[in-house]
Amino acid sequence: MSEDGLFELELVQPAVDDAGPRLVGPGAVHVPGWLTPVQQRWIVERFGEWTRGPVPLRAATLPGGHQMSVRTVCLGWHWQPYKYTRTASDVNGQPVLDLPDWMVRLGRKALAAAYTTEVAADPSLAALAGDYTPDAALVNWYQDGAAMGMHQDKDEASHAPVVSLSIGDTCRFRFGNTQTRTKPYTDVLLRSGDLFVFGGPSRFAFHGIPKVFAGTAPQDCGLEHGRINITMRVTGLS
Ligand code: MD6
Ligand code: FE
Repeated sequence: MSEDGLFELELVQPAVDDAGPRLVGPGAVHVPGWLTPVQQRWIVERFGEWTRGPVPLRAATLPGGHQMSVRTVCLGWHWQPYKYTRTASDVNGQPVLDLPDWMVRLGRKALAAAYTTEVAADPSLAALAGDYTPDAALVNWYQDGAAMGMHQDKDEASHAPVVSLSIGDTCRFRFGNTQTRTKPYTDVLLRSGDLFVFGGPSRFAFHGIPKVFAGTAPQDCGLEHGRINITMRVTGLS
């Protein structure tokens, strides 16, 4: 199937009952079951290609010396704590793969799906979809108890939304507030195929992944175990 055909598919049968966009915070929308199983499997195949290099999956080392439990491969720009670089200077010095055009188109569809006028209420968010042009994607791989602490995504020079896609094991996604890394927060289960868009007043909210539920990946998602998370961003860099 062509890339365009793949992502033009209608969601004939929602993967989750009552699937539809749900507002979790202002500008933060969860769309359960957004990717079809066919789309998930196709993306899992692309993930296999991305991890073959030139830059391999790696667990980033934080400034304090701790290594993250999540491993990451980047497209478009390389991310390292806490900046974007053209080459993976903290891994092997190689340039990262380009961000594919299909992912830009998918990002636009994601914003359109999340920021419907009924859900987002704010028409300025709905208007973002057409021009949305992510130039970096962080592709995270969770295995064997991997988790991600509460953080803000603030290494971008743009306030454009972040689009997040999940494939594989279900996780607990903790969506917090913009002021502190503690309560108040809302926990959301992200399942295989779910979309989460993070923009508007929530763009710089703290968030994290306290737990991935091993062995919960559905049979048809293309992964037997583990979790893939793709976040698309506009870096605002040139
Ligand atoms: C994850 N996601 O889902 C980690 N960041 O594994 C993120 O850190 C994230 O899902 C910004 C916006 C959406 C996200
Ligand atoms: Fe994040």
